Amino acid sequence: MDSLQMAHSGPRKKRPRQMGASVASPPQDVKFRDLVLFILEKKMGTTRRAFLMELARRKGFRVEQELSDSVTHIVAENNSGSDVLEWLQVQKVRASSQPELLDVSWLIECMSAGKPVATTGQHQLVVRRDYSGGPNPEPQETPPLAGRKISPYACQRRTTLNNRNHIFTDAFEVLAENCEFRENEGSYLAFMRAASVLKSLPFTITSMKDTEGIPCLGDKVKSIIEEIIEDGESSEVKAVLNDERYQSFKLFTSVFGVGLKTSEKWFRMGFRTLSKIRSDKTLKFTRMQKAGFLYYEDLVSCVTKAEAEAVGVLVKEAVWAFLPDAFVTVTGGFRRGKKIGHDVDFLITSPGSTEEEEQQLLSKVINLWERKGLLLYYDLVESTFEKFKLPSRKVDALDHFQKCFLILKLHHQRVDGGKSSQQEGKTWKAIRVDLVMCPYERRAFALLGWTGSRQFERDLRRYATHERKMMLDNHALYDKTKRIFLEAESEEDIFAHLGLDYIDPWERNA
Ligand code: 8GT
Ligand code: MN
Repeated sequence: MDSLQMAHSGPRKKRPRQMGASVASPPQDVKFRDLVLFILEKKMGTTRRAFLMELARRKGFRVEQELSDSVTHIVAENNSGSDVLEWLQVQKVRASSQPELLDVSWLIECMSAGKPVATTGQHQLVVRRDYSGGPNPEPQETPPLAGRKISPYACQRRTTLNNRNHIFTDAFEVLAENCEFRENEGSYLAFMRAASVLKSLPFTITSMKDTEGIPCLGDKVKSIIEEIIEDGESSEVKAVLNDERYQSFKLFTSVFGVGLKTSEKWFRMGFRTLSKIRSDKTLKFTRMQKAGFLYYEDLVSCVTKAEAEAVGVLVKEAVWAFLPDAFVTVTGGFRRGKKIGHDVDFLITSPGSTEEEEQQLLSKVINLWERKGLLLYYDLVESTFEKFKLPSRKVDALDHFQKCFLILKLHHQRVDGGKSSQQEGKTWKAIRVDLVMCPYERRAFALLGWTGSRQFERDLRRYATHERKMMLDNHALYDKTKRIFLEAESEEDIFAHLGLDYIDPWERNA
């Protein structure tokens, strides 16, 4: 046994882990004696429950394996308050005092804070007002928001991937996309904001009464919500999904390198399928579009988390070959905890390198992959970054860092050791990768900007401008009143400068 293994097995023997054990943590480990937690397994699963129990106990919480009358807080995932009450009813043991019914987001906040955090309306599970079977037989009159004000800015809301209003947000995203295709920016934003605010709700909308007090829901949006509540679908969404222009734009823009202008042109020319476009002899394609068609099947099938991690290893290997002190951080959707994505985004920054070394890194990395036969496409965009440039006024402005849009060849072997079944013959998959290189002192701004979601970013900038008289973009934060740039070492610093509560990446899925 080598020393590394010794080091691992040592402490484990002394202090056995409590994973799945049927007793609570020994009392000497409990730091927070006022709380007794119980985590509901239903819809969460055994493994995740065991993991969360273990984690909470390590942080000094008392967590019971079985439900008992001492339990003060019941934590559940993907369950409504009514679901939990129903479950409680069929248990032989009752929680005698009324325990708080909380969403797992509360526990996760406690874990990152290392102590119990206040339970707010965001965490409390909602009991349907018509629910009358629970231990509390009086009809619940409290509206779902229970007096809590929801901010119109996504950067003041916590939006996890646990979207309880898919039926509505999917509809609004289709309508928004249709507006985007028709270049109707106003309506696009209105639908996107509506979808975004609904994603942050800790309950599912089941009646129009539930929409009271929710910002960003205009009359048009409300009438669609009403129709979906009544009929289960929206006639307008149905019409869009059947619309030839929408279908064609959706199809055309699914090709890497094809935007609105090209789609418009092809649509006007009468094209409706990709195969006709592909085989047309008169059309001219950009280098990007050629790659888009060549690797179409791979690129439309989403990138999995396992693939993203394998790409991460590839990127680190290459970057560290030239700048061993560089930080390589996955950004975009994967940093927000998404399980799939359309590409994998990375931010690279190096504390010790000179401007020249920094400037040369991406081309060195590209060269290396080229030599290894892994480079299927690249577009290197040189930096236009200037130290004292004011942040952009535009909410959707592109940034000035050096970056590289790539398609890489990812061998299946690197993902799962070649275990999974794969397409006959082909041993790799084409993956879209974005690399961004930023000066070390700008890393917090770049990280915040590239983590998304797009809606979260838009609202951060809107909030900075309208509520703080500041200008924020991917490079800097400028205080217009004081006429100074505000420096930041971390994302937390930026939130603090803006006077905002910190929102973790997995709560930015707005
Ligand atoms: P995905 O799963 O579709 O990849 O979702 P995503 O990871 O959230 O979207 P993305 O298009 O990959 O962009 C990631 C974040 O980077 C977004 O929040 C976007 O606002 C930000 N971003 C920039 N600059 C640029 C840019 O030049 N191109 C793209 N695609 N995204 C950019 O700040
Ligand atoms: Mn992405």
